[in-house]
Amino acid sequence: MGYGSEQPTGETSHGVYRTTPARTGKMLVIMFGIIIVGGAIFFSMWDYWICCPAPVVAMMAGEDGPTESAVFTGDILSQDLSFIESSDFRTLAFNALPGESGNNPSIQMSVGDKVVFNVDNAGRSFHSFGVTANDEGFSGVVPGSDIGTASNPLKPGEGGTSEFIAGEEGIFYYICTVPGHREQGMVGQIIVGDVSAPVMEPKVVEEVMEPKVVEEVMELESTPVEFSGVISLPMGSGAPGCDDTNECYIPFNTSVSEGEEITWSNDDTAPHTVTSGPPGSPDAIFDSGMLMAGDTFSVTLDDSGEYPYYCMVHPWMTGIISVN
Ligand SMILES: [Cu+2]
Repeated sequence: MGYGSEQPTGETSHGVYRTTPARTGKMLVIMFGIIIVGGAIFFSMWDYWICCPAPVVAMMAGEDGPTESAVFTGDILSQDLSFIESSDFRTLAFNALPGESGNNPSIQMSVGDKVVFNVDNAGRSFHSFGVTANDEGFSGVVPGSDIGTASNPLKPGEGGTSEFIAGEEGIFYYICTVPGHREQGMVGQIIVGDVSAPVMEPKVVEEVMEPKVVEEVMELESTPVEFSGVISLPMGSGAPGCDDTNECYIPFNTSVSEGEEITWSNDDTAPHTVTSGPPGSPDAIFDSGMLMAGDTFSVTLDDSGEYPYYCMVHPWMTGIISVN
């Protein structure tokens, strides 16, 4: 039976369409043209595609966070920033301490410009980075400008990059987003457009601690108190001041027996650590890692002796374990 005889219409030789090499070539040219033009449009908008997280991500980043995405249209600036600390950890800053040149450098940019931050933690404490429009506090961090978070900060020696695109005129602030660190001096201005920047009060190293008083307090409070269930990291220990009375860990000096389990409880709202060693010099005997609000940490020490410890986030917080 022949092929053609099955066609119900009776057509026998025109059922299969054929093309010519010339027509195939033309089709390929049109297809490649579409791909090239479409690709050019797509990649020319690359900065737009990658500039900002999806709106839902931006919404989750903070209740008062910006919801509009800024579009990069201008120049790219680069800014190196290092987290640094005074030796007593009371004064914090970027690049240089207050009064020294290069302290918390101001950044001037135009609407649509992008600043790329190269940030490193040159301190001995924990820090994290972000840009906010809020003139106080640590919230409202612009999505994409953040490096680390208060609960997952940069450890000493760590670093990262981020970027900020100025979507509108005004004053923005780059800050350490660890609660309290901005207030201790880790903040600089980003001046966008032709606006007059408010004069930032230079962070003053206010109280020069009288060493004699501190010694007295230390003597007074450092009599070991027998461990009774839990050592508290009290509310408010994330701000300097609790060290004036040795009340950053309560009790300040805790005595335990060899092999007795010791437990700490973070009763503050801020994250803290319980890290053995003198402030800024962890000795790796014990380390809680980040303790969130309400978290506890336990350790057992088998050798008698005095074990100083501190908080990596707030190195003015110190305590002592005396093992008998
Ligand atoms: Cu910090």
